Formats: sequence, structure tokens, C-alpha cells
Amino acid sequence: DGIRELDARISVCRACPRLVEWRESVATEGRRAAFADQPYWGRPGPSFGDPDAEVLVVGLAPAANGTNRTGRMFTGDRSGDWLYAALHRGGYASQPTSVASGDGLVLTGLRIVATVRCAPPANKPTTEEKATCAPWLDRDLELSEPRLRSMLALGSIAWDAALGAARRRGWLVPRPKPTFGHGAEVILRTATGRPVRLVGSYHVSQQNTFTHKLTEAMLDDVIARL
Ligand code: DU
Ligand code: SF4
Repeated sequence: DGIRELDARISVCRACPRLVEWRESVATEGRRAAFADQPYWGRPGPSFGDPDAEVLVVGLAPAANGTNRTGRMFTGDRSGDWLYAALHRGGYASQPTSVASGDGLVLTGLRIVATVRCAPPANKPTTEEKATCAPWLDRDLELSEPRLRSMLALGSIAWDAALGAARRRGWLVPRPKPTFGHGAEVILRTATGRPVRLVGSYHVSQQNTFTHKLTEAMLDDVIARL
């Protein structure tokens, strides 16, 4: 089907020279000591979850030792521990942890996508890299649109990416551009006038969770609105 083909195409993309170099160098000589005996994925992260999802979660980019190691979105790092535990509490994930492919995790009704699919140095993609990767997000949105009910943007970069993708698909997006915040919410309209809810959340990164800027209750609250 379309999603499988899309995921296969994404996973061999080499459009961003800096990110190809980074993802591959981390996967070879740059492996974290704790994972030195593991093979790293070292490629772009395809979407993960239900191909027939009514909900999309939009992340920022793979972590160098997380998705770039395991090949699955938000898998193998602390951000993922937070996200999957919350998706399990919310009824979308079959188990609270995501370890690696083959661990039995299944998402129902929800799929995870990202603004940029390759791990960027310092978790910071450039403006050009975000623009280069945007067509993959556009295609994910296009394939999901017939069933799509809502999107959760993790962080302001994902929020902007979701709004950009919606505009490019000809959806009605309020102007001025809706402002990101934790709990921010806007109703977008597809070209056929169907409402799609966009909800903002602080990103599940350690920076936010360790400092309690983002709590489990805050995350549960935005997931409940999807
Ligand atoms: O081989 P597959 O059934 O397409 O599943 C690939 C992968 O996607 C598997 O690790 C579970 C996940 N997945 C899911 O989370 N939810 C679905 O509805 C279908 C597949
Ligand atoms: Fe391709 Fe996106 Fe990776 Fe750039 S970030 S190489 S566009 S998958």
C-alpha cells in the first residue's frame, strides 16, 4: 500500500549531505559506548504505527542513538520512553515501551511521523534540511488525509511543519499563523472542508521532562484531546 511504499522510499533517501554524513558517522565510528556491540540503522526514520491512523504525531527528528540506532521512531531513547508510556495510557499503544522492531509493539489509530527523518547534529536541522524533508511529510499527510481527525505536534518546529504541510495541501489554515504553545489548539480544514484538529505539546525531550516543564499529566491532557 501507499504507506509501505512511502516508508521504503524514505528509508533510502540521501537528499541532505550533512545529515547523511552525520547519520552514517554516528552509526559507524560514533556509536555510544553502551551500544557499541549493536548494529545501527544509520538511515532515515520511516513513519511508525497504524497505516490507517486517524491521528498523526509529528516529531522533530530522530535521535542519533535512538531512532538512528533502532530504525523506529522515538525508540531507544528517553524521549520515546515518555511518549510511548503516554500513548499506552491513552489507549493507542499495545505496550508502554518501545525497544526495537520485534518487541511486539503495535499502535492502533495513530502513526508517528517527523519533520526531518534523519538525525541532525545537536538535534538541530537547518532551514534548508527542513524544507528538503518536507515532501515526505506532505506525502504522509496526503495518504492519511481521508481518515485524519487530529495531529499532535511535539514542539514548535513540528507545529510549523504541520501547518506548512497543511497549507501546501490546500487546507484552510487561519492567518495570522496560530501560535505554538503547550495545549495550543487550532481547527484546520481540508480542501473538502473537513475539520482536522492540530494540538501542540511541549516536546518529550529530556530537557523538558527532567525539568518538569512537561509533566505526565500535561502530556496525558493533550493526548486526550486527539
Ligand atoms: O509488518 P507490519 O504488520 O506492517 O508492521 C510493521 C510494524 O508497524 C510493526 O512493528 C507494528 C507496526 N504497526 C502498528 O504499530 N500498527 C498497525 O496497525 C500496523 C503495524
Ligand atoms: Fe532525506 Fe529527509 Fe533525511 Fe534529508 S532529512 S536525507 S530529505 S530523509
